[in-house]
Amino acid sequence: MKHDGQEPKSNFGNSKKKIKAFVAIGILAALAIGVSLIMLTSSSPASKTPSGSVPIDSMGMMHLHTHLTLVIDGKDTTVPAQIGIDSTLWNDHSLDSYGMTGMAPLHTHDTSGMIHVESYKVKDYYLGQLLAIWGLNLSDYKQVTLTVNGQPFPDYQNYVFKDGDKITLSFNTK
Ligand SMILES: [Cu+2]
Repeated sequence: MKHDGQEPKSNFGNSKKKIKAFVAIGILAALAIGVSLIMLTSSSPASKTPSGSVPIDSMGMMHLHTHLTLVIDGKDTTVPAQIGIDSTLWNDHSLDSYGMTGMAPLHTHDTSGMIHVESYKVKDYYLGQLLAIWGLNLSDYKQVTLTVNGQPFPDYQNYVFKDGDKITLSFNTK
């Protein structure tokens, strides 16, 4: 027991060095935690997404673009502007709560064929949902086909929009 009591004394000469060492270690640890926090924060948008490949914009919204080419009766046909924005091209409202005020989460701005997916929630969006919003019912038409990046896609309604995809929807009215 006496021996234990003497130990602090014998170490006393080193204690300032020890304190300095502890302070140095503490600063290093704080830096390490800080750096890892910054890395975690900057990588968090990607880690929120299920697949890791869904783009998130600066407002925290899922935001991706797919290009649609529309071919009717063998002719390239203009995709309307303002799908999901103009009331005549905004027929189905079941997804509205996922989009910004004044537009469905699936919409077009111009006639370039660019489909915008802009959603508060990360989820799959289908071509069938865009057609419902648009008010384009293809069940009356013949030979409805879809290609995705040049490859045939058998079930056009169930195509899930992906950033950068180029899709071509073709059908015949007679
Ligand atoms: Cu957009």
